[in-house]
Amino acid sequence: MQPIQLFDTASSTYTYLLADPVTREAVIIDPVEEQLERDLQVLREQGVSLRWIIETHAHADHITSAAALAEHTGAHTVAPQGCGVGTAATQLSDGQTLAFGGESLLALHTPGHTAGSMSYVWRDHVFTGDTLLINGCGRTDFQSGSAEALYRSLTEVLFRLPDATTVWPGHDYQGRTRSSIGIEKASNARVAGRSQAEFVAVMEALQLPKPRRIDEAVPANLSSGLRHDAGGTPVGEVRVASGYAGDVSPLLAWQWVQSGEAVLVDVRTDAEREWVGFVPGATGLAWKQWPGMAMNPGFDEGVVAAAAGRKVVLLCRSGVRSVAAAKRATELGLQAYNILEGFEGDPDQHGQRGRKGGWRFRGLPWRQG
Ligand SMILES: N[C@@H](CCC(=O)N[C@@H](CS)C(=O)NCC(=O)O)C(=O)O
Ligand SMILES: [Fe+2]
Repeated sequence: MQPIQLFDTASSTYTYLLADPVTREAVIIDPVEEQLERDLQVLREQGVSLRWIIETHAHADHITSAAALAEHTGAHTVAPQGCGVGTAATQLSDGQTLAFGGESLLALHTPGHTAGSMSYVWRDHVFTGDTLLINGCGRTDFQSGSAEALYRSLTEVLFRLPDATTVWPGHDYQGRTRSSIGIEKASNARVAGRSQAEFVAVMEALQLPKPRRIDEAVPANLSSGLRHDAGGTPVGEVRVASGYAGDVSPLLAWQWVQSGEAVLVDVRTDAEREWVGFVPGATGLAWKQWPGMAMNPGFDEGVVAAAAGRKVVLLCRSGVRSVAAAKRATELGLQAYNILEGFEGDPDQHGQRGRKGGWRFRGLPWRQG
């Protein structure tokens, strides 16, 4: 059984998919925002059902697709407890295991690149994030990095795994795909044969340029990649989007609905609406891609009938499924808009769990039951 290794060229990031061959339950490690469609496609092709979406750390160079993947697949988000990813459903501690089917993934706290960084052991494989790279290691010059801690994580945690363990890194900038603990212990240019003081000197001398996207990536990754942009979008404007007519604020969407210009299609499930609240007059057409990633029965006919020649504005819980639904409605020839942030969005509760209902909060119409 081998992990499936996927690559994002722009950030040289590796994403990994592991599946239990019997139950087809799977985990994904370090998915990248720009690769969401590819990853959903791979999940469908592999016929697996995603159970856990796991981060090795809060990345500085790219944005995770964790929140979006969770919304598409129903999987749970997981992050190391020391990484400050407040939105992750499970906060992992050292030594904790995650089960998927009959398989299990072991979390090892390996601080140094960041204070919370973790590596994950599965069978005779280790996913090292940016702790151990091939013939290298993660930098330690920002985000709570520590060369002393990294030295201990490398020599006292990772290098104590069996030599035959396959090393799957979080990045490689030279096209290499895997290594082994034995090889890295013997020949890793930064750490092999060095004392802690020598390693610290090597790390201090690196002088690497700051990652291009750090200022945007770190805050987004602290909320699993969710960004609540509606707060910054002028209420009356349509924001240009790719694959559908555009993004609109809840207020503009509601103005269109009231004037008869648009019809509102709520793509949350019945259970979500019953639990959180209904939008009066909205057409309910659940956008579901799980279990089994079945495509949305009834959506195509339903949305065309509801539109009856008008614009369609699509609403979900947090503004992820509504984008997928807006793209599908566009393919069907409709003028379809995504409502930013969804039903629960609330820019004042940025990225926190237990958000107030955005529609309630904004004084937009809704009703319970
Ligand atoms: N050039 C890349 C930055 C690459 C980078 O700094 N990568 C981090 C991982 S997030 C690292 O630890 N690199 C180690 C190294 O290059 O030795 C960018 O602008 O995003
Ligand atoms: Fe990193």
